[in-house]
Amino acid sequence: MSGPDSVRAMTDCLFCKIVSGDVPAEIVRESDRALAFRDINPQAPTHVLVIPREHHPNVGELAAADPGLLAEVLREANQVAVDEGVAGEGFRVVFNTGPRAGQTVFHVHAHVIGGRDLNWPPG
Ligand code: DGP
Repeated sequence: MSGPDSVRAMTDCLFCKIVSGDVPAEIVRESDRALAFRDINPQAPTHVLVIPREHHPNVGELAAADPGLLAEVLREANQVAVDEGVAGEGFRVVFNTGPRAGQTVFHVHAHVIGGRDLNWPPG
């Protein structure tokens, strides 16, 4: 995202403030273009959010705007699972997309969830 929208996003968006360091977070991985930090309200022993540093509202818009950056987010999500020791036993990567799916922060984020049995279908 560029231009006036990106300026507004950076001033209003909670996860942009985590990227800039204005809001603290427990960061577990950093790359040039992505950041991984622990969810403030963990739903499992491992619950980490992976975001692009650049503001994109949701996974569909990120895929359309910059598929390489989406691939980077997914690589980082997998590496979080490896680092947390849950890659072998199984984990889930979830992009809640839109209000009806429970998206509450409109800066795209992958939830990396693991460390317990995960039910299907999700609630
Ligand atoms: P979603 O509902 O998919 O938009 O997920 C947003 C997640 O963000 C939710 O699981 C809680 C987490 N979250 C909200 N505020 C903060 C915060 O200030 N810090 C951190 N680390 N996580 C947050």
